[in-house]
Amino acid sequence: MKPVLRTGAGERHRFALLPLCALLASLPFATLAQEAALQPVTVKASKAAVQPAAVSEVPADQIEANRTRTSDTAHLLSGLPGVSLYGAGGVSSLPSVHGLADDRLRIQIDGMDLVSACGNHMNPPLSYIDPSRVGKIRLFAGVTPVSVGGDSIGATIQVESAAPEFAAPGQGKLLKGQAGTHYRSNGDGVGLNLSATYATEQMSLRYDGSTAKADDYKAGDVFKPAGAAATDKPTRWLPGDVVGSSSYKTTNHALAYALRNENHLVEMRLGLQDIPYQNYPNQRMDMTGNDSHQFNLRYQGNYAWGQLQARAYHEKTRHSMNYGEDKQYWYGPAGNVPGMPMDTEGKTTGLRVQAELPLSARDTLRVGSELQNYRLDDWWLPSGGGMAPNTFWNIRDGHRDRFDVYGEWEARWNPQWLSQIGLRSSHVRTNSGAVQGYNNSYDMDANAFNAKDRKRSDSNIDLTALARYTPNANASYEFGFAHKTRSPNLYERYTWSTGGMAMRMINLVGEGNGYVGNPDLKPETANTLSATADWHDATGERWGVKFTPYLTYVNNYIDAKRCGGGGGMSACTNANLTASNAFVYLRYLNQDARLHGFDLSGFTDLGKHGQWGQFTLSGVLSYVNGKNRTTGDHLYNILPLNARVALTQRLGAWTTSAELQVVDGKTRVNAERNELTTAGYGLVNLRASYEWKQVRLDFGIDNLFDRFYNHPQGGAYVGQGRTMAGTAVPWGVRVPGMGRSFNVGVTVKF
Ligand SMILES: [Cu+2]
Repeated sequence: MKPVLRTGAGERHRFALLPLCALLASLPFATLAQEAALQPVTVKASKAAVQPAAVSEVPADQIEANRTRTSDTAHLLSGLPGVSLYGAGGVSSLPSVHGLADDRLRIQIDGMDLVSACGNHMNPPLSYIDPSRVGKIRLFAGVTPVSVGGDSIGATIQVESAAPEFAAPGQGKLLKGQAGTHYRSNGDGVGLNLSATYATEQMSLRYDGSTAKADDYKAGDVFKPAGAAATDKPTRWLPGDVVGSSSYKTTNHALAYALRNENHLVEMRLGLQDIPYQNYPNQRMDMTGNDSHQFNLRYQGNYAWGQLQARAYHEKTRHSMNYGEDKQYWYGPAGNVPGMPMDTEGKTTGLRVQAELPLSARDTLRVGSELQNYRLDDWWLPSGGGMAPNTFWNIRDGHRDRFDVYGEWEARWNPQWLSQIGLRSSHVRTNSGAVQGYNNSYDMDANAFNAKDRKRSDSNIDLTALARYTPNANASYEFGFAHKTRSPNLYERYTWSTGGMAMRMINLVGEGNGYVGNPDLKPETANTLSATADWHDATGERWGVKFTPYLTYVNNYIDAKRCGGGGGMSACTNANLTASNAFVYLRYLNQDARLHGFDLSGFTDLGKHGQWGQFTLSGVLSYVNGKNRTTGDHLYNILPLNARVALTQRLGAWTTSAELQVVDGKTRVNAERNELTTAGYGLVNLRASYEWKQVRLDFGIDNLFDRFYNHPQGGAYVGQGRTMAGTAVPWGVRVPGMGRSFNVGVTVKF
């Protein structure tokens, strides 16, 4: 709950009339000017911004405990109802919520809508923030209000780094920080993180730095023959239980500077990422570099008429791929073609302004506007053999620009009823320049692509309506409808080559197949009905049960269909259309889909038990079913029925917990992609933490019984060998989950 501050005079309406850009440019100065003119502040009303019942937040102590287990921020979400993860590199899993993943979700890091700049989506938004820097994670999973959505058809995930801290009144200066380190036995994962804050009552400066690295992890059992990683790497021996290409190394730095007075806050964040390598067990390529610079400026001000929030950000990513330590590097009949360099450069610039106007005791209006410019170049330098003499331009001068305006009206009719209606209009323009292949064998595709008018302009409308009924202190019921739209990303629309090798390089889901884009793709539109019943004790702290059923119909769902009938170098052969136990080649296209399912979650305080302390039992059960209505096929990468139950004990400075995670076998698979089934499994994880005043110790054992399992969303194993070639890597091997790992972490606060 955030109190709404109001100044006495109410004279500053002129701020709302200034053009948005001029406003942003003048923010720091406006703040200073305001300082002198401020009236005494009184709190007039305390009114919650709408917190839909279907919003869930990861508890702070859980974020803290999980830092010892993972360097992948997406993993911090994994206990939330309805969330699962597509496997990828060690620090870049892709969250899936209610069966919709990746770009179908709106994922914001400190308010920035980052865009993955890679044909394998190796650098998704959550990979840009280290778990040690995460302060808050919120998930809007049901009907996502338009004020937090946009250009997405599923949930919104908001990850924020720690809010700026200021010295308390009279404290003078605040100087604090913390340092932490972790070790994970499986894969020898080690990491360090450090943060330091210097602040006065008006100013706050904070640095965060972290680095983490790990070797290949081990599965619970052998899943492929032991052997050399590749024929050109005879001395790099991979045992049968080692998951090739699962190692990584990453470094992140961030600097945050904030200024405030009673009613205004200006914050500037600078971020720097350097990933020298992150290997991929389910992609044919590895990340050999990801350098990113982020600049993020935010303003928040309370005025007589309401609250104003504005943000400007810029992010630049320079990403490279090639073959890492576990994949064959030398190609060609003479073994003299050195790998396959692939480079991307992505630039994202965004502006966002939102005003919240409490019109009356009953009504609140939120209006806002967003602007985003995205530029992408994706090129593959010639390396020799068939990959020469020219540079292959996969996407050249790609554009994806978006301009949104939205309004949201929220009304509290009486203590029992609340309603919220939102409308968002979004214009998305995409384009791609002329392309070329390595040589003239690519000319047929390239010429056809270049001859086409590639400029696309989508006018998208989002509409959400929800109502909440709170009959008493023990229950609330929320139900709503959302109509949401997402325009295709540049890889879905503009990748162009049907050459087998080029197609195998385009894969956003990690199942080893190859894809080609489709400039005629239309935006996908989801109509979702969702409800949440929330029963709890009057304090909300002793017990609670939440049940969320949902149903989504997606029109023009961007799926893929096998391609056939191609000639020349095309991989779209007629054999491709019928292959049932091989990697296949697909073209993106619009079809219709339906997803339905439910989340059930709950907790209960089991009370104090003498010398054993306090016990809490919590659990989550999730189910989702996804179907392609055009073909009758199942949607790809849907997590089967799954549950988690955890028993937590709190005794003095100790918190311990035992967690059981059960996942049903995956039998509903996507035939179009030759998706692999997986068997059901159960895992036990143990955790303990001990907190002194300034020191925190975390211990844990993940996968206590070293159970072998294939994660249903882990994808296909192409983590070693001759992965550039179509048939040289065996088809049908799944990427197994991690075997047992002993994890320890220490954090010292100063
Ligand atoms: Cu990449």
